[in-house]
Amino acid sequence: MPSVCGSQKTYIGVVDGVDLGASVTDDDLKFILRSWGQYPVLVFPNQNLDAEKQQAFAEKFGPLIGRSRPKEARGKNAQENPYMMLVSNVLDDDDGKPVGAGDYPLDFHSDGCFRDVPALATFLYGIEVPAEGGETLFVDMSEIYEALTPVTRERILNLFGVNYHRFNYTSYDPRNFDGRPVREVVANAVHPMVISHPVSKKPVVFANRHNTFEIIGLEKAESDKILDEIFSTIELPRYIHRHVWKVGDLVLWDNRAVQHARAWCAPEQRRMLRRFAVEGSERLKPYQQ
Ligand SMILES: O=C(O)CCC(=O)C(=O)O
Ligand SMILES: [Fe+2]
Repeated sequence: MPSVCGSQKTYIGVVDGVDLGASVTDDDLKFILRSWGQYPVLVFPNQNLDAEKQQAFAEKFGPLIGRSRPKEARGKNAQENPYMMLVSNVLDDDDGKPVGAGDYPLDFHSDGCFRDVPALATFLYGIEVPAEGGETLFVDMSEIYEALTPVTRERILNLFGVNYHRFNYTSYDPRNFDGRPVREVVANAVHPMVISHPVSKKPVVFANRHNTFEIIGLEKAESDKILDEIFSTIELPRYIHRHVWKVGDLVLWDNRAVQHARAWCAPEQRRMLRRFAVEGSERLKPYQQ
């Protein structure tokens, strides 16, 4: 019998009693979806998933999202499957090239927010995990909404942010693109600063340090000030859950409800996670009070 129990943070649920590598029954899936409504981050420990089985589980949630990075930036082993990503700092034994991508810390973000319809869910599976560091961090964005000052909450309610695609994290800042208008040259999408979560209907802040660079219609100084207030609230330790990886963990999260980030990991600590993401079905709607 599947069961779910909450952890020290209200938005994390740990599911036991389901073997995701075996056939997941309709009843199991119903249980998982119900649990996911309550806990936007679900952890399934002790799984044994190859790429096909992980992909088959992810596809139960919707159509997979193909990789948006150029092929040469995806790492060696991830190239044959256009949906799979290896999030890894491991170098290939034969040619010393990265097997995947992801050997640097990563700011909080929501996957696919540079698309008109962002990712619904992301599925990360632990193949090799570091003894220390390299945790995945999660923050519940409805908690962040409540944590903002009333003045900021009020100010951002009917505003929209621009979210840029960034695949080359070290070498470009989308605000600085050869003097050309940024929105013409970098993929981006406009979303409400506060969305209504499609299921819970709660107000959720939808702006992140990694992708959101401007609030439309505000002077740059005010836009920067508000974004900075939001991002520094997200980064307060009291709102953060650190997922310490174990081999066999499958972690599934709702990108409309939480943001995630990657903590620093020493290069000699091998880390390899396999990732799929699933599309949402509609544009995000602004929260109406
Ligand atoms: O490496 C991680 O912990 C998170 C990577 C990530 O942002 C993702 O898989 O979407
Ligand atoms: Fe991500």
